[in-house]
Amino acid sequence: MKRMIFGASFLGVVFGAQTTVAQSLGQSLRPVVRPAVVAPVNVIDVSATVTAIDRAVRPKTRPSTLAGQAEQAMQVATSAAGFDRWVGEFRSRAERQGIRSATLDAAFRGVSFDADVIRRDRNQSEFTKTIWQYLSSAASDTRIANGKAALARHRATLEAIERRYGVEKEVVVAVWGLESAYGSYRGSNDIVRSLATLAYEGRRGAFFEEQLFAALKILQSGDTSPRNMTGSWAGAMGHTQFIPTSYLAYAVDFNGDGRRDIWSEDPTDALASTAAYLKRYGWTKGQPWGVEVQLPRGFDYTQANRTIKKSPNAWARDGIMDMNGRKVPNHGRASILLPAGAQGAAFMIFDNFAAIEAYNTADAYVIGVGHLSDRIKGGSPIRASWPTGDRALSFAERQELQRRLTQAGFSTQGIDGRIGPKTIDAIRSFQRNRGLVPDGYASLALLQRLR
Ligand SMILES: [Ca+2]
Repeated sequence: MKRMIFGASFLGVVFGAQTTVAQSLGQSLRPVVRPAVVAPVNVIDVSATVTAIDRAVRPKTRPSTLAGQAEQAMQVATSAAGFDRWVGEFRSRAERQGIRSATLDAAFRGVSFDADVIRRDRNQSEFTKTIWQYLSSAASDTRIANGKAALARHRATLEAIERRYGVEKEVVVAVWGLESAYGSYRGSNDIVRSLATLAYEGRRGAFFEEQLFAALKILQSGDTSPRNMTGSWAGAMGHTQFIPTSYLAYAVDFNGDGRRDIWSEDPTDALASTAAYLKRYGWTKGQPWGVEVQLPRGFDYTQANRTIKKSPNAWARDGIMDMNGRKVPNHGRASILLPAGAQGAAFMIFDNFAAIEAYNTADAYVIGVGHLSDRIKGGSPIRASWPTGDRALSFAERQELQRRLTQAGFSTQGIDGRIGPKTIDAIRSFQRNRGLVPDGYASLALLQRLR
């Protein structure tokens, strides 16, 4: 499984309309959970869904019009009618997958269609954040202070988890901080009800039905009870917001009570599960996720490419140093990442970056977790300035950018609104052709130049 922040582009991350209040409260920034998808570098999928907590980071999907809203309201109303019949059909499919009827009876007792879930799914407004806006919330003073306090409160447990899985406690705490604001916003939706509603509604029915099967397997195993299985409206559960399939694959019983309980107030199992997950995706203890670096004058920006990996020594020979002007220690091969192009911060990223990507593929999320963990550890703020006069491109603008690049002879090989490697390559080609810095950054200025 991979998780992605929805709707983020190379430029930014899309959040839901309800995010603002939550972020001001220092709450979860939780992006979105997704089925396994190989996401291209710098891309955040726009079509997916499953946000942790409503006000967590939210995807965007479609523009809403009054006519569209009326149509949606009607669809929601009529949807309720067929839900019970769908549950009946689903139960047959579930039984064929080995779910016992007693499990199904308990899981679906009193469960009705939840129109609110569909409304939330459809009203993913387009509110796009740039990476610096995202990071200012992800690593706000409040979230850093709360992270230090959470670490102090659970130090013995986190140290035991670190010893067992080899994942630094600050990193586990940072994931916890972004996923649920350290357990404060785990979601109170009935997971069976939410997933059944989304599976029935069908926009991403196959994904949600798979999650519902997984949820039923969890219930059948006795780890929790149906009404105790709560989470986000889109199916992410517990302190670190596991979707059911991830739970089945990675959750652990760390406190030894015989149940993998990620829903309880006690975060032990959830934190250990997150460490187990990161370990499974290749976390190397002692290796940074990334290090902020400075680039030399005349840097060849085509070198800032995830597919180009060199040792820190080799990068140093190219003139790339840490922010104190020293060589970056040899933590293994690394790439150079410019999440906001040549005008923003630059990072030398190591393989641990990819381990966090397994949680959520958005660059902004990975840098958010990594940087928050550094700050909880007492590290410095990011020093470089960001192109704060810039703003994130909307989905329509990203499509327009792709269309115009393609028309100008720099094919993006598709117009999907996602700024993936092919689009980045097309941007670089266009930039080189026009004598611009080839940083591959999908900026508003670039779009305006293409117009
Ligand atoms: Ca347990």
